[in-house]
Amino acid sequence: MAFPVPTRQDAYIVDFIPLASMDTVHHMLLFGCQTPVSTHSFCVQGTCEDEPAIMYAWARNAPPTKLPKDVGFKVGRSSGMSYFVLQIHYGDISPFIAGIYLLMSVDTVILPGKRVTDADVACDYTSYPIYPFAFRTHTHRLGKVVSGYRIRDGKWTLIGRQSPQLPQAFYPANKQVNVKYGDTLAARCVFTGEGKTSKTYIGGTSDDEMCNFYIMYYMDSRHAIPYMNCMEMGSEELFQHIPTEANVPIKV
Ligand code: IYT
Ligand code: CU
Ligand code: CU
Repeated sequence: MAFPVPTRQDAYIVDFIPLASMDTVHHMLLFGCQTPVSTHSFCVQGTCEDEPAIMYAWARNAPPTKLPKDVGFKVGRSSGMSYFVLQIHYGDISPFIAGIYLLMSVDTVILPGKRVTDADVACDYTSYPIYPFAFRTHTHRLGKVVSGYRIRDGKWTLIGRQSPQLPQAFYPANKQVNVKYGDTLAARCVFTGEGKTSKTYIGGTSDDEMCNFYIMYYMDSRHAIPYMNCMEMGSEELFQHIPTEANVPIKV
């Protein structure tokens, strides 16, 4: 990016103060030009049309360079240098974007008096990799335990499991479980119809039920998708292989 030397007369550079970190910046070079490739103060490809005069170079968190007292680089019109051009080459920028993947059941019916009803949800994952770091479960009063899994090559790996009767916060997810294209995400909510005298459906009131498993994740910003959800039931065949822990109640 180019900056006009802010003077019609000659001027002198007497100090350099680099404001960068090697976490993101590989190097910075400061040139003087008579004719920059572009006069814009945003990044373009290229530095000077004429011969660039290098004035400063920085890399690897170098401390500021101090010029001796009474010493300066001459810039400005008569020096043949009317623009500063700062070249920044970026190194590892890799920022990540956080997002929420929500698995929810939309069609569960809990029969009155029936001891156990499983609400199962599963979807194929067909996007860029996500890295879950927290999970949250949500049901109303009839929920006993909610578990979420990644299925890869037929193997079920727990992302998180919690009682929805405990505070419904985001809890740390099982470490090192990433989700990538071709995996399946699955969740099971275990309900009981004991003590009920009528059917319970999914709905918004406290007499209704919900089955939610939220996954909080991060993913590479280049193809980040901040919200995704899954409302499919998943096949009976698939859920035959769910680990037995998914039906083990959690003491509250
Ligand atoms: C029918 C159901 O399960 N509702 C859930 C999940 C849900 C949340 C959001 C569905 C949609 C949403 O836009 I946000 I469509 C539900 O309402 N869960 C509550 C919400 O957070 C309020 C919960 O506490 O998890
Ligand atoms: Cu470099
Ligand atoms: Cu709810």
